[in-house]
Amino acid sequence: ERYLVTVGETLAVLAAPDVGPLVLGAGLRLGLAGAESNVAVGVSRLGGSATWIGRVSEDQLGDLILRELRAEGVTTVAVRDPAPTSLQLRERRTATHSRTRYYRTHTAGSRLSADDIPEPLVAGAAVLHITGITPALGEGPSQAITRAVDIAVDAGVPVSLDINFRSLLWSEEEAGRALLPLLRRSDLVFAGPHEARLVVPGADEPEELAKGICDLGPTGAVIKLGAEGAFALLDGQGYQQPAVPVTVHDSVGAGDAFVAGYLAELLAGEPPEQRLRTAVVLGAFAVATTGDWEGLPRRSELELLDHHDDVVR
Ligand code: KDG
Repeated sequence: ERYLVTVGETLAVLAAPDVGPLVLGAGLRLGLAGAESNVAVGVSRLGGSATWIGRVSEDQLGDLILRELRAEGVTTVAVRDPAPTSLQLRERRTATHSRTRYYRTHTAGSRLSADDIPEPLVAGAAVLHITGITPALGEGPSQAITRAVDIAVDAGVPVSLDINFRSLLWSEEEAGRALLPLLRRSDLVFAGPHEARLVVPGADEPEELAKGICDLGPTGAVIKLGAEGAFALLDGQGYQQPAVPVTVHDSVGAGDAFVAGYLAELLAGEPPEQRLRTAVVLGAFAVATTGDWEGLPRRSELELLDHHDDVVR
């Protein structure tokens, strides 16, 4: 069976449902996040096979992470660790401005190491998907990603990299330096324009950014443009993909949803146009619903956003 394998950290999220500063007694909704597991869930919901590798705490939140991922049909390969689960606090400071904070040092996920990567599982995959978040978590996670890429490259497994720059974890300079060697060994790279400039300084337009990335080694570069859709350069050919217009509800997770849509169609053997189309549809579902991955569609729902009536009946 053709499967996607991904490596990363899944966190517990404490999200304020109400707008305004945190106050005593305010509600916080418990959720789960993590760019790589978001992608795995998105692929699985579309009928693809996805395996997630990570370190998971022995605490109750670690149990919850495994239970949810498995309920979503994701195969989990988890080393259990006595350190606690990482947290992400999400505060809706105003209706339009959210603030987030990580509590993710000395936690289970951040103790991932190269020895946690099972060679046959990565070598047997149809694609390895990694993000620029994991190498930012520390020496161990960074080595785990390098190990996964070493195995994939040796086995001829294509590597997909989403740059996913997180300014709360490291500086732009550190990220550029650390991600460049990974990018050179990747086949397919996803990035927003700002993220692409970390590795292709001086370029500006999506076309130039994609070309700059492909000049570094990858055969594919997909520039995610949010409400503008995406521009992709795949095997030398350019593709413009408009977005699906939706009302923005919660934009976090849109990039991961986009990647999940693209990779699910890649696994299914679909051509670039179909991959990009499903990518923007998943991105639209992510922004039009609450949470990173909870609102992602099943395959039977992909056409839902084409309906112009609010209620399908
Ligand atoms: O892409 C959404 C992620 O930012 C979120 O799920 C949490 O993985 C996460 C991170 O490290 O920011």
